[in-house]
Amino acid sequence: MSETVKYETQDGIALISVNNPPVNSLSHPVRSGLAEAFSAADRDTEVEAIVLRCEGRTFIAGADITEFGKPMKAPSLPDVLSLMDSVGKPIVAALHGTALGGGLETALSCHYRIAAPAARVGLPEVRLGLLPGAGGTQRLPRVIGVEKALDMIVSGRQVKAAEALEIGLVDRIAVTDLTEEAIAFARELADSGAAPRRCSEQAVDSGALDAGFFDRYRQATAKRQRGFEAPQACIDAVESATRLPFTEGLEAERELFVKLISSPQSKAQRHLFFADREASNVAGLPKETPIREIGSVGVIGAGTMGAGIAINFLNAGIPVTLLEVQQEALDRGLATIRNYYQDRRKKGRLTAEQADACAALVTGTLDYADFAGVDLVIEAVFESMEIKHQVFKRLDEVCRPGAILATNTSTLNVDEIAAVTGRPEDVVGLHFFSPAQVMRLLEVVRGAKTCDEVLATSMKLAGRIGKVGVVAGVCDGFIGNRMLKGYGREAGTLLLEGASPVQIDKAVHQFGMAMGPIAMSDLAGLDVGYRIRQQRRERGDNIPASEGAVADRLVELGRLGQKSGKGYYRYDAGSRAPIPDPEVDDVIREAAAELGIERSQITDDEIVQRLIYPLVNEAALILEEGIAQRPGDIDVVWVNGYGFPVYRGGPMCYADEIGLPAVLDKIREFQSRYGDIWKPAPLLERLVAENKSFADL
Ligand code: T1G
Repeated sequence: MSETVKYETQDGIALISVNNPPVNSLSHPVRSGLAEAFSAADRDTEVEAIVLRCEGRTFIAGADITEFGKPMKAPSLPDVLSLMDSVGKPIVAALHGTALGGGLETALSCHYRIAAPAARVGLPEVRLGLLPGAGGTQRLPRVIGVEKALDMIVSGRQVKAAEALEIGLVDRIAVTDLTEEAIAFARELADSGAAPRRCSEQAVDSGALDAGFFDRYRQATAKRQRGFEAPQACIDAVESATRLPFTEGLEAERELFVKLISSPQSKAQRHLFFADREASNVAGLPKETPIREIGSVGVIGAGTMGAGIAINFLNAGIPVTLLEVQQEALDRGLATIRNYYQDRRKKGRLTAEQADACAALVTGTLDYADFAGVDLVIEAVFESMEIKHQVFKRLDEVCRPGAILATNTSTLNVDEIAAVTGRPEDVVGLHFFSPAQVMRLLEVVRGAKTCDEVLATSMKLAGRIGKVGVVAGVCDGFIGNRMLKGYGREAGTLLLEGASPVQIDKAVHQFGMAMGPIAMSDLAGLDVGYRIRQQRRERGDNIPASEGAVADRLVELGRLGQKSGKGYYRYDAGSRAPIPDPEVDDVIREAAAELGIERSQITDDEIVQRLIYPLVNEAALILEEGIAQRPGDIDVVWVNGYGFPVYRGGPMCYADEIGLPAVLDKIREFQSRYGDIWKPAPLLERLVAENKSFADL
């Protein structure tokens, strides 16, 4: 056996234990150890039944994703599982932690399954752009039926032990000791002469499915998981299970799996899996940096952002004191929070007790003195440096030593905010994205004086409230919004040059963004950008005449976006559905004429390049300046904060997939047309010159 798979026998029961920390993934040593152990148990005439279990915090959590893209070393997982299928003695799988992917497929190649009460099982391969490639699409429908199998495989969701028992995926739930009860279960089977109950020999129950079932399922899935290839392949594989004998079904599954694993989508989704985890590693931060205890939080500002921020902490069981300057605003904020929990209870997302418990954790105050004992304060007040200074001076006076003072600013300089306090080392930016209780991204903005403890505590806290924390340096717009500038600029220029709002939004939606830039402006409100451009003009910034040329006209016509029932689009009362409006086309044409811009047809490809490549170019500058730690962090920002399509892995992953030479060529072409706003970033030029990609950084 390999050192990761232990084999022992006691009283006629073979006990096979996997020990491959941290999650017992099916690396090559584990696969070969399992093959040896099951062969030995099958040959050993003393052995009457077999138990498969795992050491550590979880049963096998899947194939070893780090081995993907490298030559597969025999035995492959399907080989191991078919060997298990041929074993002539009952095999019991003892499941704890998260039996996922290849782990659940291994458990399905056992004949019986017992689970710890807190165990969860699932086939999350679809989230890696894959499908269960070791028989899961063929065995699972045979155990729990086609529809339940499709739900698990296409959603990739985890199923709790109780539900797994209910649907027949596990036979028993352990009461005290999982291993002991698994051995007792095996002993019972041996004593009763029970034969191996092979999933592969069970029939697929698809009688109730009418002829159109799978096509309807495909259509519904294509809507729910727009643009993803893997969910469709999952459906194809499960459909094969209803049409083909087991062995041929395995072949059909294998064919689909091989196609997916080399696909750009799967590479992108696997990239994000690791980038998501890598983001929490802050370069240069000693592992043993102390973490400050955050037992209570103060939030200043009870508007949409403030209430949303508060909800994140309440959901994590952390008491929140919400501070406003007027009672009416405070009451509104508290009502927003309480209604949120009532709404989640009504939707069955929370039990009544959970909803009440969360809502009870928030209190309101008009008095800064009530922040004297909190461990962390987050301000979400109006984006004005003067107001932020007033707030942070008060916080510096009232908060206890060691309290973390955070700003949710999205545009202002965190160092300038920290400078008005006597404790700049305790000041950090915690930039939430709206709606704050939904968006997973949290930019953790490290000020020049932010100390390691505050940074480490902020990153840990991000995970605790269900966010993905990404460290950003101080600059205008940090990572995401800084990149967004070029994106918004190009959207405005494309309008003037001849692309309609609908064409731009459709091209970008087709690319995979959740929403196009024009519709997004209507959602955010055109007056936001209008006010910023006005402020910049007042302070003498040199803003090109084309920037905001259309948006400013629309604002002056009272078209502020969804909030005023019309912006770039028209909106029927109570609807958010954008309706093209010929009046806006006239405004665009007038603005173009005044600027002497000749309008013409623009291809969808160019629209996508003009919008996405500025992201890549600005990101290269951000990396060079050390504002972001690594390309993967920037991908995590854009996928979790701006709706960049998961199956393209983020702007950096996408640029690598296109090929940096092609991206640079295009940027140079646009530079020749539009000047130095398209000046290629030196890092991009260097990578191309060295024949490297962002992934090499
Ligand atoms: N392979 C390799 N490393 C893995 C891994 C895996 N499958 N899963 C986790 N890790 C690493 C992870 O990178 C991190 O490393 C550490 O373990 C702890 O993970 C044939 C083809 C199991 C729920 O998709 O969902 O089977 O950063 O921080 O929050 O059909 O990990 O410490 O160096 O996430 O407690 C299918 C993926 C694979 C499960 C635990 N399985 N993993 O969450 O810890 S494809 C999955 C998870 C497959 C078959 C197909 C989670 C977790 P480091 P963590 P966690």
